[in-house]
Amino acid sequence: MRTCAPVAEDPLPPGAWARSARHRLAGRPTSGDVPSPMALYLGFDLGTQGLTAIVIEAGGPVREVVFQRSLSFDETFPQYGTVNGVLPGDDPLVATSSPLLWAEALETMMGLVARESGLDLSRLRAISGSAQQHGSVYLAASATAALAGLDAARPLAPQLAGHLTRARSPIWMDASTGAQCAAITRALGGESAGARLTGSRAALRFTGPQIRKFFEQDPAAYARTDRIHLVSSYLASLLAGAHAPTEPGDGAGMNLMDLARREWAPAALEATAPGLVAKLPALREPWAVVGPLAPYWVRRHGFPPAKVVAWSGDNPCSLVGAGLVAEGAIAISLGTSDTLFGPMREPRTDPARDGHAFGSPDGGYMGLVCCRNGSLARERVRDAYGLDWAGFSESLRSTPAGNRGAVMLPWFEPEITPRALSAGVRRYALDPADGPANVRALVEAQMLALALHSAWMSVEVRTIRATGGAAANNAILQVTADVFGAEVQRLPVGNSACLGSALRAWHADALAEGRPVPWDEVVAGFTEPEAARTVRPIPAHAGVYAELRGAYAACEAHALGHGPHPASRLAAFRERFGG
Ligand code: XUL
Repeated sequence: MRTCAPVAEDPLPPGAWARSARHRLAGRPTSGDVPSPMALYLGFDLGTQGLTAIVIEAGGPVREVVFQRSLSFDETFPQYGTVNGVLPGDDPLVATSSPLLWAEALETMMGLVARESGLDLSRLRAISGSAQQHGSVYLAASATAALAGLDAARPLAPQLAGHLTRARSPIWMDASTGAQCAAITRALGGESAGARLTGSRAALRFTGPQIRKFFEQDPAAYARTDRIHLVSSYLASLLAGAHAPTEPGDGAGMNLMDLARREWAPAALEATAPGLVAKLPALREPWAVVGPLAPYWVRRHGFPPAKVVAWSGDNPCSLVGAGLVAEGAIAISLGTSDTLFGPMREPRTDPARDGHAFGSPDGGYMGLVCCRNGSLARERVRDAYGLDWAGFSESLRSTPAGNRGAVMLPWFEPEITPRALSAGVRRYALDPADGPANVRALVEAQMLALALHSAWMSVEVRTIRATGGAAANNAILQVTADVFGAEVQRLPVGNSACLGSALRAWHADALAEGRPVPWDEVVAGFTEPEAARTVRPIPAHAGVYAELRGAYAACEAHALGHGPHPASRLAAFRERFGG
């Protein structure tokens, strides 16, 4: 039974938040066949706009998602005043959210799992989580005792309020650290040297440049800061009641970790802020067990002292939740950010320095490309032309592949890939009044950008696993299939980051108990694509997109000031593929 599939695009349509689901996975016995005393594993995903929890039953013949629930930050916690999960502010380059909101969301969800799942929580063996990457939380020394002594008679968030040295946490959408990135890049000997060391050039949203900015702007608060957590390690700390480590998946998103050695990199620390190493979480393996669930959760919500496993970033967790445990396949996640990622045996880095190399949850590496103008750009175009998602899809269906050479660069917000520091939608041979053409231009640009900027990963793409809210939309995935010339497969569990974190909890528990489970077995039964919902490329469109790719690249180059106006290129395209 599948009750929670988002029906159209993302973020989940109204009402899709706060639903629960029960998945039975094909080809496996179900709990109807086998009376099931099996272990339960809880995974979280704290995204930009909300928090999801999934509980799986695993470790025996039955593999099943037995609970799934999502909460939207804006709708469930309006008192924090977020808009799409971000706190409003004056500077358009700054993007922050509230660490207290995240704590309150975690507690609310733990309460729902305890009271509404109907599950026998005594079977819960381990918990892990995934969180939006790069964001950071700043705690005073007093937080250590506060975490250890959380009072089960009181809600969580107010108990943390006095221990933050920075009320607002910078998040991945922040683009305000240009000066800090430049300084760090200089200190590390240039972008290529920085990328070789840490897996990425100094990037605006990455944690190191954010820390440097905090140090420069408020040195006293920086000095008062005893611990700087990633969103992931902060939330794991709340569960464990003690400072949790980070791991090479999320740690690589800081510009502070030596990617090959999986240790903090002294040169990067020095380039960032004084005394930093003492303030960072420890770096451990992705399967590290942080400790048992703190007494707070046991007493207040009736949980057993299950293992808390190190949390990671949403993209590394998604790799597992999409079943990508060997090199040769990629996933595209169409969420608030659109990302393309895949496992890599070696820590390759992007010569153009737009892509990133992170650690992967299995101890290897992964490559990633991230575009900021994902679901919110799709919503803006949908709304600008007065469409609903059905109308958006119809616009895609009624316009020709290649859009007669009409191109949009959908930089509603400053773009991460390619690096476009100033927001502003650019249109080439595209009439702003033509709704259907603008819808197609948007989706083609999103897919062409992912294709163009992931070439460095050198993965021969035969199949793509699609995840995230927009993976529900056939018309969007048809463009994906056509642009990449590859089959696009859909997964039975839409939130692959959340499923991945539950699977990571299982993997770590089994390992800690001396019964290691190989990764292909961990994902088996949960991540097999749904064959009937595969979207196949239309052969006639291959030539169109091979040609448009070059024309689109010329538009990007022009918009970024590196190339001539692409008018003649687009005219030549129109001549051939005018439709
Ligand atoms: C990845 C990135 C985003 C966030 C979104 O580098 O910045 O995908 O992780 O949650």
